[in-house]
Parts: sequence; C-alpha cells; structure tokens
Amino acid sequence: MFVIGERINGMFTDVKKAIESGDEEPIRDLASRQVEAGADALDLNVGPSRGDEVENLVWLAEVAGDETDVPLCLDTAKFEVMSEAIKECDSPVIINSTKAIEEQLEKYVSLASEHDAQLIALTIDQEGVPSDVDSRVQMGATIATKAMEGGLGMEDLYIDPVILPVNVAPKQPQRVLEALRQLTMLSDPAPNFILGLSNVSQGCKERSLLNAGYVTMAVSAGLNAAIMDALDDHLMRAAITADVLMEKQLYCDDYVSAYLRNR
Ligand code: THG
Repeated sequence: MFVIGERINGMFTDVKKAIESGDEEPIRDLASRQVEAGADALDLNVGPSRGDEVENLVWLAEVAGDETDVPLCLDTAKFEVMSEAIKECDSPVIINSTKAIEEQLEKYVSLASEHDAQLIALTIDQEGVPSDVDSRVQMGATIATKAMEGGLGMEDLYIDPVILPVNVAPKQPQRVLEALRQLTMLSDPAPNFILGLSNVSQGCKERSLLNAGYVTMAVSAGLNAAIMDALDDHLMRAAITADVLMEKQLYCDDYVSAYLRNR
C-alpha cells in the first residue's frame, strides 16, 4: 500500500493558521510525524487559507521538502496553480489531480511528462462524481488511454474512483469497490488505484473504524494507494494487514513493524 499522508491540508485549522502566519514549525512537525508513521508521500493542500494559492502551495512544498525526502503530492484543482507550483518543487511530485475530461487529461498528462511527475486522475467529468459503476469504469478507461497516448507509464498513473461520505451516499462505498474490481482487469500493465480514504467517514462518528473497515475492503478490490490519515495507528495497521492478507506483503510474525522498518 502506497500511503500518502493527508494531514497537511488547510482544511485543518492548525495548518490554515500556519500558512496564514508563515509559521513553519507545525508543518515540519506534521511532515516528519507522518513519514515516521509510515507515509510514503505527503499530500499538500492549502485549503481555504487566505493569500495567493501558488505562493502558499510552494511554501508548503519548501517546508515539507526541507523536512523529508518523500514525494510531495500537490493537491489543487486549478491547472494554473499546479503548473506554476510544480516548477518550484525540488522533490519528486505527484500531481493531484485532473478530472477525466479529455482536453484536461491531455494538458495534465503532458505537464506530468514534462516534469517527470506522477499523476492522479479522478473519475469525475463535467457532470461531477458519477453515482454508478459503469461511468466510473468508462472514465477510468479514458484516463488510461489518454495517459498511454501521452507517453505516461501506467506505474506513474493513479486512477481515483472517488469515494463519498457513507452517511450521505450509502450506496457509494460498494459501487466504488465494484468499479475497482472492474478497473483492475481493464489494462495490463495496470495503473495504480487510489482513494481519498477519509472522505468515506466525513461527518460520521467512529471515523477510524469506518476508514479501517473500508481500506481493508478496498485493498481486496484492488486499491494499492490511499491519501489517508497516516497518524491513525489503527488505520495504518489495518492497511498493512490487508496487504498481508492479499499477499502484497509476505506474512511474518512481526509483519507490522517489518513493513514499517522497510520504509
Ligand atoms: N481524492 C484525491 N485527493 C483528495 C481527496 C480525494 N484530496 C483531499 C481529500 N480528498 C483527501 N484528504 C482529506 C483530508 C482531510 C479530511 C478528508 C480528506 C477530513 N478532514 C476533517 C473533516 O472534514 O472532518 C477536518 C476536521 C478538522 O478540521 O479537524 O476528514 O478523494 N485524489
């Protein structure tokens, strides 16, 4: 499981405050703690912070990049922000994200190729997040085709079938699982499959339990990456366990710490 730590996001008040006051310490702390907990990369999202989005994102990338060596996942929906910020990044970059709209995909695939970056593409089109399985699968096929046409290797592509909160969209978790199962059979070599896992439990009680339960199910359906709460120990253990049970990691008596030592 490729774990992208979700915590450096301006949607959290401590991060928003740090961005607005230019205080590096909370960002450094979140970067190093997530990597120590097993994060393979760090998501960076300025959220609703005041100020210039490019400047804020570049600042997050500088501070996080100075603190750790892991890839940085630049999380913005705006192409102009992404294309400016990526120029200033010294660390390896994961572009998060593009929608599955052909013209947009072409621009993002060429941006990724130009900067040797990886790319996350969402199964979202002009009409938003689809509620059914088939549209997700069709959009996934469009994404993989466009990536191949643009010369982006499948190992550098992450398809995100987009999960929504179970309390407002109770049929979505099972539909996303079915989309994952179908998408993993779509192409050989297969791309990577990712989710913003915490979306599933937004606004819910028992978030850790919902996240851990769902990650286990999603790994069995083919998920191999997640933007998730790496600081939640129970969740990290569940994700590692799912990998062991799906034979993505070999079983040994001490598999959790063995996995974390190998980071
Ligand atoms: N796919 C991709 N990228 C994404 C998402 C996705 N990036 C953003 C998001 N979704 C994933 N990251 C988060 C980060 C935090 C939360 C959910 C998803 C979260 N935040 C608390 C909340 O909203 O309740 C904040 C609470 C607080 O303020 O303390 O749950 O799907 N590619």
